[in-house]
Amino acid sequence: MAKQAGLSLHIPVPSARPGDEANFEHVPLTAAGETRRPRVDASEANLRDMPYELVRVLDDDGVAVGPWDPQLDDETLSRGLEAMLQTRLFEERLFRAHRQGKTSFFMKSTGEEAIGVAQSMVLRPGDMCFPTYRVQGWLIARNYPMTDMINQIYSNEKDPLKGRQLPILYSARDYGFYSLSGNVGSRFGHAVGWAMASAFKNVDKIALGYIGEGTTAEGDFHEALTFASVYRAPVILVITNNQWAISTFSGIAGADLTTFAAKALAYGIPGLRVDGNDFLAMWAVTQWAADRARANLGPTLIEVVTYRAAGHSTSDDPTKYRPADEAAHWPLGDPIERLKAHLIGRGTWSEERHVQLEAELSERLRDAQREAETVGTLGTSKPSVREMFEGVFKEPDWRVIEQRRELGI
Ligand SMILES: Cc1ncc(C[n+]2csc(CCOP(=O)(O)OP(=O)(O)O)c2C)c(N)n1
Repeated sequence: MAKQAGLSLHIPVPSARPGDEANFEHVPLTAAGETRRPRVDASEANLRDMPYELVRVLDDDGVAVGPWDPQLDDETLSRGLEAMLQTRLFEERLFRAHRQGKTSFFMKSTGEEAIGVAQSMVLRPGDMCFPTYRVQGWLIARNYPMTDMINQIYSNEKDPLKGRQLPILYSARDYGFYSLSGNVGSRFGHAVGWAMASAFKNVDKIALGYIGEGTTAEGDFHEALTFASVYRAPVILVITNNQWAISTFSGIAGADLTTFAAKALAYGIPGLRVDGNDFLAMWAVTQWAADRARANLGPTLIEVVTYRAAGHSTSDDPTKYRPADEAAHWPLGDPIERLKAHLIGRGTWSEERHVQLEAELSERLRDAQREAETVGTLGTSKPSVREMFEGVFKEPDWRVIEQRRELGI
């Protein structure tokens, strides 16, 4: 027998590194309007082509085309545009605040604003999202006070979470925003458990869980899918595939082998793939999955195809691991520019009104920041040490009582 060559380990490599020409040929795309829209009550067996398609509504000219067009009115569309723009301005300003030493940490969702904003608008009060750190648009779309967000980022005396959480790890139950966890993936199963409880109690509330594509490599992802599918939990499971997990490209989580939406097939649940930079497509697939969940037909896995245009966080420098101009080559464009072009095409928006809106939103933001800064920024104002002992245990444990006595507070 001929001697076999030794084995070699396959290690995926990204399509481009710093200095190379950006290349997204490996991302499968479908033209706008081409993907079919199955009935909400279609059987899973009749949905198995969906994970390989891409739901898109806005074409290259900003016109809404095809069966997924959610037919939204002008007012809803402009609210969406405003919330996305406010999110971007908020993040630019707070990123600068980090560079000015006013907070210890910050993260942006540049290019991904349509996700949190559209989904926040589709879900109802009483539903619950289990967020990642890249969907602050959810809160902004629901008019959560920006001053409270900034107080949390500054960890000042009015921080609603009393300094217990890292900046941007918000918690706002009344806004359908479950406490954010820095341990990526840990909330995916919680979303499923919350949804199972909702079904068990026979109410009509549904859950939505977010996870990054990099984090699908964790066991938490698969455990959550097992429970969601077995118990037909009324949950929307969203993978935000923004191509990068800090400096690790999506191929390390399996993107070179199949789509992330296709992971649904092995669990016997529907998997949809959507253009995450298309507000209308985001709206439409979320509505489809929400209707399905509310009809007691169980979970849907949605892969949101998008691109993380900024660094991972204030601690990251993406020019070290990807071409500096990669964002400009992303084939699905910028979500704000695309919705703006759509509204202009409908005759209900203009460049002048956009500039005016941006000025108004910046002013609102400046006021909110000023208000937070009168309380204090990082280190100039802190929640009282006493807070450490409060709001944690219903009945304080003897150790807590003793430690508190030792501190004399
Ligand atoms: C359990 C756990 N492991 C590792 C980390 C460190 N970490 C923080 S964010 C991140 C990358 C996550 O990437 P992805 O899931 O693709 O989401 P994205 O940041 O791209 O939105 C890692 C590894 C963490 N916070 N928690």
